[in-house]
Amino acid sequence: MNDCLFCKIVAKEMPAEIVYETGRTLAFRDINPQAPTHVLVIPKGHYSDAAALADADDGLADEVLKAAHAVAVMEGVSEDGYRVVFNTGAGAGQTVFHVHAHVLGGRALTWPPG
Ligand code: IU
Repeated sequence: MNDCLFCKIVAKEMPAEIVYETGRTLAFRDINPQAPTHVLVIPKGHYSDAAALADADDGLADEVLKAAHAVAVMEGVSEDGYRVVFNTGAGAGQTVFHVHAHVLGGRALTWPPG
C-alpha cells in the first residue's frame, strides 16, 4: 500500500524503534505510549484490520499473536499481566488501517477500557 505508514515502517522508509522481528511480523514501540510497555505488532504484509488478517487464514494471525507474547516476555511484563488489543474499525478507535496488535503492560490495566 503506497501511502500506508506501517508499510513504510516495514520498508524502512519511516523510522521506528523496532523491538522484535520475524519473517512475517514486525514489532515497534508506539510513538504515543499509553503504558510503560506499548508495542505494536504487525504483519509485514498489508491487511486493513484484524478481520482481514483472520480471513487470510494462512497462519499469519497466529504468528502475530505469538510475536505479541514474545514481546511481552522480552519486555518483562508477561508475569504481571499484559493486554493485547486490536482496535477494529473507526468506531473502536482504529486510526491506522494496517492491522496492529497493541501490547500494553507495565502498569495496572483497568477494565472496561475507555
Ligand atoms: P489505533 O488502534 O489504530 O488507534 O492505533 C494506532 C497507533 O499507532 C496509535 O497508538 C499511535 O500512537 C500509533 N502510531 C505509531 O506508533 N506511529 C505512527 O507513525 C503513527 C501512529 I501515524
